[in-house]
Amino acid sequence: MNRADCSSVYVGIIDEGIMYSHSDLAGNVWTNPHDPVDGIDNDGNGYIDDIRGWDFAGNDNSVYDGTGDDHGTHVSGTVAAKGGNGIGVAGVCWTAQLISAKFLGANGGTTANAIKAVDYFTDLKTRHGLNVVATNNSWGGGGYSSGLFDAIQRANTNNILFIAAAGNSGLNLDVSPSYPASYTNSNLIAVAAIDSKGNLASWSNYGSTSVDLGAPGVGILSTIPRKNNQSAYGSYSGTSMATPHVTGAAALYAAAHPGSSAADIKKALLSGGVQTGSLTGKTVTGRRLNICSSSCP
Ligand SMILES: [Ca+2]
Ligand SMILES: [Ca+2]
Ligand SMILES: [Ca+2]
Repeated sequence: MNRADCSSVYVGIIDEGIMYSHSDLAGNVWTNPHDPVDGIDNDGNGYIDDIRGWDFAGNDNSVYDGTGDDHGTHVSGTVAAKGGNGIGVAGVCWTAQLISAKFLGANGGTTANAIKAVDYFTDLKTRHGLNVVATNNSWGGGGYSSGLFDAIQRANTNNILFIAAAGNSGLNLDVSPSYPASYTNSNLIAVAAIDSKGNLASWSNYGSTSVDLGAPGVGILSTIPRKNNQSAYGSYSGTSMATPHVTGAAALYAAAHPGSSAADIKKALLSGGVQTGSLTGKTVTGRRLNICSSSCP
């Protein structure tokens, strides 16, 4: 069990929105001190009243728009559902601060908005010094975009990891690239899904040169919204669920090792994993995530 204080670490959730009022997330969702809700873009970042992040899909400041934001809420809980509060679940990093960049709406998302979302976090870090360590990217689709590659590179320049789901098509990404997981930026970590026995999920994408490591992604219980703003929990499967375990681990490592660069964190997560038979030859490391190798007391 790890009780490292993650409260100084910020994580970007590039996904659907987040149910920030969920009883197991409230308190771990960032409030923007630089742009109070007054109809004015006080911080001059181009987004009016982005009090908890921004909805790039709807082009508004409501990052939670109902039960359709279940995927983003589920991913968020795996990163940072509150630990030690006696209810529900605990995320990997119990007090990390979540910031929503909602770019997936009812009709999916666009690469143009994904680029804006990545840059939103880079801007928060460069202009306000916010300790944004990583973005969680449990999504895929669209072909190669030099614009998105460049945005991830800008994040890299500012020591923000881009942690991406390998995808759920059972494909070898070395042969059949899938983006964003297949971008070659050095700050990107691509994540495959394993089950509770360490087996690679049958539907998980893989790749000995393009998928970095495995993490739990089968039957993952986490936070979801229910109608009328009720807090609930649900069990989901996918590389989308594996990815936030790695993002939470990045946050935990950053909390335990202040001042670490993105490269330091990536190296620790990849080299600290446990050799796992199902991932040998299927991932760069042949390892599954092992948080305790680097961050447990
Ligand atoms: Ca603003
Ligand atoms: Ca304002
Ligand atoms: Ca909205």
